[in-house]
Amino acid sequence: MGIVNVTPDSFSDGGRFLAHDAAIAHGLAMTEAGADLVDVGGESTRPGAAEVGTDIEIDRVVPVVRALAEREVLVSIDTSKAEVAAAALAAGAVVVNDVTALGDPGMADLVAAAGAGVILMHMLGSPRTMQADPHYVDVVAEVRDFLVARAERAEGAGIPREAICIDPGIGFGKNLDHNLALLANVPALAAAGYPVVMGASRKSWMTHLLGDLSPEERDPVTAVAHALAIAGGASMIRVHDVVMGLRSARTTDAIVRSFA
Ligand code: PMM
Repeated sequence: MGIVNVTPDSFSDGGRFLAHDAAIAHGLAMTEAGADLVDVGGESTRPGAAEVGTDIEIDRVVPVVRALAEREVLVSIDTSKAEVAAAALAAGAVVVNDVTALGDPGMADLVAAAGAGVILMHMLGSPRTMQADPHYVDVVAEVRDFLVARAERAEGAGIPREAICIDPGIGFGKNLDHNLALLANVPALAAAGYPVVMGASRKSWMTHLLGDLSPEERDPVTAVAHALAIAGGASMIRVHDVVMGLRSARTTDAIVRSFA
């Protein structure tokens, strides 16, 4: 799953147009490079990030989703707002990637009615507050139980089980130890019976472990973390560098699952 963030610096028409064009080109390049799914998002969920209004988010993502879908790219919409998801599904997205795991009361029915897939991600708190001082008694069990409860809610709303993925939400209300525990315990998450998505790409836990690293320097670290996650049973990885992600996934598959 390749990441396309449409978060333009300028709100002038020119800036928007450039941002859309660049995002579409990036999504197409990722598909060429072998991404199975392109994840389009219009709201930053980085720690401390402010919320973006619905209209602005729709304005950012819909032209990109439509252009990619028209070129037969499978698109997931990275949003927690049902209104944004509805606009993106109408524009051709086939999966909703929801970092609040159906936090919006309208989301489950919408996904079910559209016949779309859903990725349910765990987050403690909200992006503004999540990294303040996260606490768990047993992070793996708590994240798994939360995700299973949300997956059951999704099934209850009519989303078929095979259309539901779960994601422990690396970096979303987790300190370094929490992130490492979740990366190390993918088998416990996979045992819940839903495909596991892992999104460790370029996240700041790497700098807490290894010191300052540029985004590109984080890519090999991402590849190691994702390879171990795949070895533990993860089904999908969410990455910035698709070429490196695909190589590490295929190598891991060849070694631990005997297929490349
Ligand atoms: N991480 C980010 C955004 N969306 N979605 C899922 N399912 N899993 C993630 O780990 C995830 C996500 C934030 O990362 P970015 O700023 O690099 O997009």
